[in-house]
Amino acid sequence: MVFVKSHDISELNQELIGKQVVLGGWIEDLRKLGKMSFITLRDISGISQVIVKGELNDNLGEINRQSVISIKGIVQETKARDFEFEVKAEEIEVLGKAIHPLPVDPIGRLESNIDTRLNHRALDMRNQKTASIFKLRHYVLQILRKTLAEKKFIEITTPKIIGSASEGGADLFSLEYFGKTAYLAQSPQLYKEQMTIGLERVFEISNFYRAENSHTGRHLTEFTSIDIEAAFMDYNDVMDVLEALVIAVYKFTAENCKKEQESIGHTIEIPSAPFERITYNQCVEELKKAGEKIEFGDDLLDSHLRIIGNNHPGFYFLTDWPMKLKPFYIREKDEDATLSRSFDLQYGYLELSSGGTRLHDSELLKARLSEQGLDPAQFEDHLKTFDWGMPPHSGWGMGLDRLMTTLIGIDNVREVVLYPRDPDRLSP
Ligand code: AMO
Repeated sequence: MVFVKSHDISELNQELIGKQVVLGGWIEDLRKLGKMSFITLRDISGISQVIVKGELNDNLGEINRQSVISIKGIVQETKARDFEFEVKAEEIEVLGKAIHPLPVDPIGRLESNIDTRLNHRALDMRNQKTASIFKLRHYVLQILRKTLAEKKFIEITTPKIIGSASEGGADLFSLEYFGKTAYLAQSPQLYKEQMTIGLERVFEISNFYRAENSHTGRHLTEFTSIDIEAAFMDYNDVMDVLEALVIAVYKFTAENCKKEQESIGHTIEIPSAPFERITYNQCVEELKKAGEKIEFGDDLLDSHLRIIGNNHPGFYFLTDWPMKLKPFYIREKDEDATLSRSFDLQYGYLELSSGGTRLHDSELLKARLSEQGLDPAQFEDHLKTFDWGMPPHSGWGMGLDRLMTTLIGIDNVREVVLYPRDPDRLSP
């Protein structure tokens, strides 16, 4: 059995003409024309035409499309429009048979709905549009790590099985843990804050869990979060970091991922910086002007964010939220204690990230926990670290899946997650 490739398809070049190669991939198309057959062979790097003649063609038999084969053959020039080179086959081996018909058509000639594609995700990955989305996600992760490392952030991995709520609130999954109750982490909030004690600047890119019974294009029960926490930074400084990261992601993919943009049918436009910074109070004024009944202290509903998003398309920061709308760890403004040093990064109506400057005094934190109906005793392990020389710090969390939807111009996070988890989907 020959299954070690000598080359990827994209490595075929002028110098290989007349030479023998071994290619491996799957059959995207197979046409039998009497004494000859034409195979369109695809691998991760590209497509090539394979010509099968003579005895090899007579003995070819039935091979279904999408089967995996290896081809030993000679590289030659081609007259076919869609290919640069072709390979005249000398040996063909079927390494993995595909059934016919397949549950989804990976060529995309027959469109399948998203549920059917997600139920057969591995096969959907042979669809070039889907593969391009996940290649882009890979490049985005690379550029995020590179940019954060350049800014002196150290990558950490915090536990996902925890003994008490990281964020407070009700959206926690619980599980039985050797006779105790454990929870799946909603975010790395407490751990990332603690790590500023010794590492100053940290980041994490991991999956987190929210037991939210939401059925929208932007909520999942398991999502990937990019989190940072930085000592000696204020919320304005971490907003600058966030803006630079978003620009780096857009710039890198816009300039280096042309093939992927073409497959997806979307051109990535680099947003202009700086992003607009609008305060919560300005938003309330805008909404009042638009005829909405809203007062200081009210949360911004989806309908409100649609109005604000229409007024401010693209990326913008929504800053200085009322303290009462923010989690216990967010710090107030010096000049007005009803306002917080906090922000959300928005893309139109869509919330991509939230963050802020943190409280770093354990007594104030305890008071805030109680104010919010949380039991400080549950947070003892966290609170004690604030007496060990805690630096002032700020940070944010951003949903990677949501960021990806803005990058490729679609409005369902399920398209950019391999095996999405939502209230209705727990498998495959
Ligand atoms: P927050 O709860 O706002 O903040 O979450 C931060 C970002 O994570 C993404 N996100 C989600 N994405 C998909 N499905 C979900 N169910 C989901 N929930 C959240 C969003 C959101 O903006 N600890 C704070 C961050 C911080 O202050 O550092 C936090 O978790 O894009």
